[in-house]
Amino acid sequence: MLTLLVIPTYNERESLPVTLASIHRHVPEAHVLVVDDASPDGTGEWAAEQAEADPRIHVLHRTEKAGLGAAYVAGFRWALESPHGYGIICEMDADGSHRAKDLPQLLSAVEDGRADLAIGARWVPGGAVVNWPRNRLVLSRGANIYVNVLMGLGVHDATAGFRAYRAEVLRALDLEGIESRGYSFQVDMTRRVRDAGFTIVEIPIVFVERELGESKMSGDIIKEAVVRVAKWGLERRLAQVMRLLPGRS
Ligand SMILES: Nc1nc2c(ncn2[C@@H]2O[C@H](COP(=O)(O)OP(=O)(O)OP(=O)(O)O)[C@@H](O)[C@H]2O)c(=O)[nH]1
Ligand SMILES: [Mg+2]
Repeated sequence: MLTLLVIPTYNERESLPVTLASIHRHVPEAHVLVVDDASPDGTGEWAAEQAEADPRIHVLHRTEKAGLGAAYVAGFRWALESPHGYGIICEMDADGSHRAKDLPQLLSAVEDGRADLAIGARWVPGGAVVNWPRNRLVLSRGANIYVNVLMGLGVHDATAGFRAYRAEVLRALDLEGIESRGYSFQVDMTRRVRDAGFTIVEIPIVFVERELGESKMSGDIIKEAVVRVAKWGLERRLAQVMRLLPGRS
């Protein structure tokens, strides 16, 4: 199965070269799509130069910074329309937090039929986070507890951004209906995959804090996630209550 790794970038000129080299060391045959939101630091131009020289590398240039979610939706659409016929489509950060050495395990979970979506998870036995300050640990653990209390997704790391999707899964979802821009995009995708009846498997990974460049995490991204998760949780509870009303089955 030919694999495409979709990598959204905003000002990752320092990290991206290291990430691409590592990917092709561990999974030489995989293709990469860099989805760049007109990074002022020249990430998009650098990626375009690589694409000229290497047929495994592709770039999607977008005109403005519109958030991780929008970049992924555009990347997924590109992947599904591509003549390469990718069988597995992955999400991966450019900043070195997701180790390419964990990719073969994620891919084989989809390839051997165990998973329709394999999530590289931190908060499962064998998973770990390296070099995160306490406030980030608390935020990520807290976010996952919050998601599970409100939405009952039954996934330990629903905000994780290191994932492998069977291409049919993305084809089956209404990608255009996704409004989430930041972190909530990951929760939204998890919810949609589960509701469509696909199998989700979590593979333990080691997540490493970025060493180069700057984080794009912001208060607005956290606020968006808090509000959207509450809304999805309420919708789910309401649907359950409606099913219990007399005359409905
Ligand atoms: N195209 C695009 N990529 C983005 C945008 N925001 C973040 N990214 C990329 O998404 C990936 C994850 O973003 P990070 O800044 O590492 O954010 P994070 O991983 O949530 O936060 P940290 O853990 O602090 O690094 C990186 O590859 C970013 O370059 C955006 O608006 N557009
Ligand atoms: Mg990061």
